[in-house]
Amino acid sequence: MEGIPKWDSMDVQGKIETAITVDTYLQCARCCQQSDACDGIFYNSTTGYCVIIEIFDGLVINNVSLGKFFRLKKNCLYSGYEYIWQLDSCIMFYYSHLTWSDSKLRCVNDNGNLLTIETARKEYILLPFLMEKFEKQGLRFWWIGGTDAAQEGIFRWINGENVTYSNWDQSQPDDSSDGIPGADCIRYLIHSMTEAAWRDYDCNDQLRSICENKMFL
Ligand SMILES: [Ca+2]
Ligand SMILES: [Ca+2]
Repeated sequence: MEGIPKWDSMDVQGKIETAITVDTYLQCARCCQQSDACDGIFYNSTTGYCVIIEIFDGLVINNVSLGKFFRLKKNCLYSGYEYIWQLDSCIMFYYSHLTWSDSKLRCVNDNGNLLTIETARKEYILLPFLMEKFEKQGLRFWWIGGTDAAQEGIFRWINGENVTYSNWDQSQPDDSSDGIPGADCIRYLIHSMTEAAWRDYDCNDQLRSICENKMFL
């Protein structure tokens, strides 16, 4: 079975990229491996119908009601990281509290980076993980990898990219931390099971944090 990817099956939504007819599930799986746009397949063993599916950027994803869907499964290289297949990325939640800079360093020491949220889709996919931690453990605040420390008012992700997509809370960013002047780091805040937003906050505050990497077994 060498070279054959591991697949999970679950109900998901996606966009149909290509549809062909093949004799076996493995042929269908190999087609997916050969396509950059393939996030998973649908295969109907009765008809041989093989559909290459791409999960595309954006909140609204076309409904695929064809039946069973297979998606590629990867394992994260480093223990503690959790594979999020929709993002093809590994995420780690750190529970001990550190300043933003120390949180950033901790991620790097563990071969990752503080989480960046460049798109609405990424936030949408991550939210259930955060909401679960809020629901079960009451955890509300997380450092993520954005700051305006280099230039006040211009928020950048730690990879140097400008923050273009954002989910700022009402009246944020305000360069203030609960009324105390000075706030250069993005704090992720869970308000409730249905509401979450970003606030700029004092980078010296100690919070839990989220790291990300793309290193797989
Ligand atoms: Ca600021
Ligand atoms: Ca603020």
